[in-house]
Amino acid sequence: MRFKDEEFGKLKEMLVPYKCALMNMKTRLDILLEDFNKLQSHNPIEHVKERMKSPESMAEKLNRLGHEITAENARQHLRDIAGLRCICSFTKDIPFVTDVLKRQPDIIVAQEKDYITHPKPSGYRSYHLILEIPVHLSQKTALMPVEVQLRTQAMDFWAALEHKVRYKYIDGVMPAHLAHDLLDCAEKIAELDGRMALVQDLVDIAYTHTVR
Ligand code: 0O2
Repeated sequence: MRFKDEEFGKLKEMLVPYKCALMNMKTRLDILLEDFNKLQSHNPIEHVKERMKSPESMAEKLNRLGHEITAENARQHLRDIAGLRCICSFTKDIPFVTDVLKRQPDIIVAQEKDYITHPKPSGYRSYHLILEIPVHLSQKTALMPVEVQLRTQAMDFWAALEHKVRYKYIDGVMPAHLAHDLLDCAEKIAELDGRMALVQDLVDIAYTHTVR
């Protein structure tokens, strides 16, 4: 599954504002990370990873959605061409960072999906946002979509392993025992995230009393 040569040329040109939007959003998250370092004893952002969706992955998704593999269809139907992962320390940091991002006045929230309250059947947990951000080009200002996935380090660890396992199997269908094991790991990880947050809360309380 791939873009034909002519469409690939159009796609390369079309991707420029997406790359700029990704740089812009990454900078905003890096600024927040720096600012939290200064303001708070606990930084809710661990680190930020960025990626542009590969043409192969775009072609596969367009095909899966039943669209012809063209640059125009990628623009119209794919909202995750530019993507960021914001890795947070604790689950409660995720709504906090989400709110700070959503309050930026030139950002438009186009979509929100809460796979933490409602995990996917695979066990996948993350908070997904499609944010539209202005990109000031030489001739025009374009409002570009960027997908931001927010998750804890534990959720990220699980998602990376599950992704690696899934891609080893044709059409991503893994044997039932592996899917079951991964689902079990996802539930244990969610429990662990909860317990770690409790420890952090206790440390915060002890620290507050010591300082006072
Ligand atoms: P990549 O490499 O990140 O681009 P879709 O599932 O794509 O048909 P939708 O609505 O576009 O549907 O997106 P959704 O389900 O909200 O989020 C899709 C992205 O979330 C995926 O991107 C993954 O990054 C991540 N994701 C969703 N479900 C799972 C899962 O069960 N396991 C793992 N490991 N990741 C998941 P892409 O396009 O698959 O890949």
